[in-house]
Amino acid sequence: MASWDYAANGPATWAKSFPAAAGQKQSPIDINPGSAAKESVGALSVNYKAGNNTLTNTGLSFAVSIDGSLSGGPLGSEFKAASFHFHWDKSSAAGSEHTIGGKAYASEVHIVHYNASKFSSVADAANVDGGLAVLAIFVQPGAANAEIQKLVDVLPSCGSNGASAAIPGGFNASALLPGDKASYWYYPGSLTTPPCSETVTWIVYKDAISMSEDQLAAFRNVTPCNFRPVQSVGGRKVCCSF
Ligand code: BO1
Ligand code: ZN
Repeated sequence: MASWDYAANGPATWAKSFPAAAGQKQSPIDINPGSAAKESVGALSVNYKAGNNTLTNTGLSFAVSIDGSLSGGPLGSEFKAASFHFHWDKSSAAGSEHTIGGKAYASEVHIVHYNASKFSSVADAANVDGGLAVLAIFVQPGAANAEIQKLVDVLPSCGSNGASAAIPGGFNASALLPGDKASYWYYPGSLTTPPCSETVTWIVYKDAISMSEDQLAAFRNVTPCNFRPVQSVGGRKVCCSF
């Protein structure tokens, strides 16, 4: 299989070409809120700065480059922000990758960070245990999100795989964070796309953000569906900050 997708070469087939996809620490997972272990961790520190933000069509999604840092919470060292992207489905009944007690959201944002004490890029960090930290934020349909509208406005000029464009005025990634920044789950997992490397500390916020159905529809013009179904939790401990 030369390539992978969410159709004929979908998630059930990925392990043939990407053996890590059949591992025991895969993502996403269904988080059972009742069985998460409360641990006392320090405050999570998240700092993003708007600047030169480029949106790139990656074929099965789009990604936006960002600058910033992430530390504290369950993380032992300083991480640098690299980019964010979304996952979604053809209708708003599904689309998130993680689920909470079996509930799916319409979309899920992933803000990707790499361990800056050891690596200088996501690509280097993606192969090594503890290399990556991804913040996940659920999105529910509702009020339009003004910052996300900047992405919707740029998407038509990035219509094909590999096309990219600057976001006029930059993008404030802090607008992707929910109101309640103190309540999240965390667990050790993987990239949710090939190569599905098991190198990610996942931090999944409890609180969701909203965007409008029209904004979700604009994402679906890139591709109709790009979420991986939940994987087995196995023996992993899922913790919560709250
Ligand atoms: S995700 O957040 O688990 N859905 C995820 C999945 C795949 C990647 C990142 C996050 N892959 C990485 C590549 C890097 C690349 C980066 C930027 O994406 O391993 O080489 O720079 O999109
Ligand atoms: Zn993702």
